Amino acid sequence: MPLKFNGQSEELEGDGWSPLAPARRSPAGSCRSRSSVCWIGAVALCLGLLLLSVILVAHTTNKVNQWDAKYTDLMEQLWKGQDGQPAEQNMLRAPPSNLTRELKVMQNQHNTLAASLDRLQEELNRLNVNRTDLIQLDARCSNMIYELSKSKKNLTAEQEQLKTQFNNLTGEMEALQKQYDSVVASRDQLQEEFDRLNPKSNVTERMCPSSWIKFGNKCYFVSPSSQKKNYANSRKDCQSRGGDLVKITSRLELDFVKTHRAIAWIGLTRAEDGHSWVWVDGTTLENHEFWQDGEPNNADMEEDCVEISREASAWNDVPCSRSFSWVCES
Ligand SMILES: [Ca+2]
Repeated sequence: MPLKFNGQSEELEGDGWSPLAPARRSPAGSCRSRSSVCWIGAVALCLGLLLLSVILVAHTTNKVNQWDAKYTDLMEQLWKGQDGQPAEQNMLRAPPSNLTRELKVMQNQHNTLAASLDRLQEELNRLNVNRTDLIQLDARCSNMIYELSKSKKNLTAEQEQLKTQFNNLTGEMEALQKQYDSVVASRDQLQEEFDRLNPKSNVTERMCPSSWIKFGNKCYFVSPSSQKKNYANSRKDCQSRGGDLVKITSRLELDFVKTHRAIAWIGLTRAEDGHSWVWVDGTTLENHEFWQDGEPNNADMEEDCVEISREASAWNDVPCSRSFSWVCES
């Protein structure tokens, strides 16, 4: 087979090149023969190097595959465990130093969290106890509120009953007072009629109880100077003695009373209309000449009772709650 190589095949064919016949060659043809040999050798060398590279690459690839397989097995053993046990146990059997440190850190964290959990549990227990106490306290408070509400309702009902009874008693007292005043008026009228019909017995038969003072045809009781009472209690004292607070109808009578007490209650109060004045026997005041100058002034809108003053020799309206001496008549 003729060998062609870059246009030199014709020379090769013409020469019928053989290594055993170098002498037949010309100097120029010998040079071309060595160049061909050089080319062939270079090609062979290249092929050899290529082959060697292929072999080395194949060998290296095989080794890499082996190492990769070993690495894969090692990783699988690491994760799965060589003897079928969890990898964590194998790691705990022979833990690396860094894992040991991490394990200690995690153990410390675990201990810290456990301590915190214990404290939280204790706090939770304490709060549960407090919650139980609060629930019991709330129940007691609710019960107390219920009982107090019941008591309030009962007291309100009793208050209404007492108020009704008070109103009834007040009405009865007013009716009795009117009856009493009517009886006293009848008595006085009868006494006057009797005195008119029996003028001789007028002076001798009008007797006053002890501690009473007779003046004209009336008897007067003057309270002890050491005793002071408000208007209502003063009038009660007079009534308990069979009389009532004095009704002054003349200058003579006014002078008689003021000589015995410097200041004393008389039986005159403000009427319900707020303007007129009424005596204890129910009659309306007609003679207004005995008031002090500027009186009655109803100071602070609370002066509904009348006192007599020796210094002023006249009357003055004052609060009924004031305490003075008092003068009764019968
Ligand atoms: Ca006054």
